[in-house]
Amino acid sequence: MKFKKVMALVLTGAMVLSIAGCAAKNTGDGGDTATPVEDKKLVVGYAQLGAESEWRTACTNSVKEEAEKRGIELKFSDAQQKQENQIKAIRSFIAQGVDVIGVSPVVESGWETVFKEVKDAGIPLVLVDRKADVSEDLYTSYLGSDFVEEGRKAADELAALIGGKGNIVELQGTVGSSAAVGRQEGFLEKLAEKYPDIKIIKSQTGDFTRAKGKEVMEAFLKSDGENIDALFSHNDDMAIGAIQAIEEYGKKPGEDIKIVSVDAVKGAFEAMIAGKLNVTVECNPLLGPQFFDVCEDIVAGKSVQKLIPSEEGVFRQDTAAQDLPNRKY
Ligand code: GZL
Repeated sequence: MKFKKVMALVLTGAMVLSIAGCAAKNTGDGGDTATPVEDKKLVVGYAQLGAESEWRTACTNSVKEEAEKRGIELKFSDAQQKQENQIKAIRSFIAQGVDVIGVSPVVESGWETVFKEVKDAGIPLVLVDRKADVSEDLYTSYLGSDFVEEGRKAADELAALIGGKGNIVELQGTVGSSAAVGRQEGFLEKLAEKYPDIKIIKSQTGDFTRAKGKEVMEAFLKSDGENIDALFSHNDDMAIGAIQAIEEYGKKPGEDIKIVSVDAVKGAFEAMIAGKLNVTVECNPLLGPQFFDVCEDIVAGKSVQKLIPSEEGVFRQDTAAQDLPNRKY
């Protein structure tokens, strides 16, 4: 009887040890240790909208570099400015069971269904840079700029350049994007409030790209070339395209036609140093650190702010040469 009892104890002990051994991660060095939850690699899916501008490239680089620095597994997709590609990427991240999903919505509308799928999958969602027209319970945080304030700043800068009166043209960003909608809203609000003698004689989208910005500015010049005092461009890339069109038309950008744009990318500082651009309103693309702070806080169960604004300034021709060496994007 005693022998049987001893054997039963030995067998039970062996079973317990083998079960524990199965649960432990094989460290590959003959030792087995269970992986503590806090050491699990964070896996983040990021649905970037495209690569349409210097600003977007800087934003993407910031996210990729920060993930690398923090040892975060980043699943990245570039939607080439197509919403359907972003939606496909988000569904793929759900299927892969990532810890957090980030998205820069190319336009504000059309996200309700897929964001509900994310919520139903129990995956936190962070809006990066661009906003979406959805109820606040569908995302954990928005981090990015106050586009309306950027538009207000641009209006004040442009009015100062033309003495508060004149005819202007406007190059809008991507139709329906929160950046374009907000910048136009702030610009028009300020004009209505303070500058009744500034008239917008033409306004059209250049989709945030240099090529389209040049093409649309060519059309503006063809129809109203002798009647344009200034240009408001929703981003520097379109402004740089417009500068080429103005020169080809035979006028001096930054002198005959004053130009105010948004982003403050290096190309804008180079144009200001050349005297071809007058002002750029900063819009910070270096969102990687903030984005992954939010992701890590969410996964750690910490509370996070719903709206995380960026700090931004205004840069003018007179300080462009000394500013450029300090610019990170
Ligand atoms: C603004 C960002 C805009 C930039 C453009 O936060 O969404 O998109 O102003 C970019 O350069 O294309």
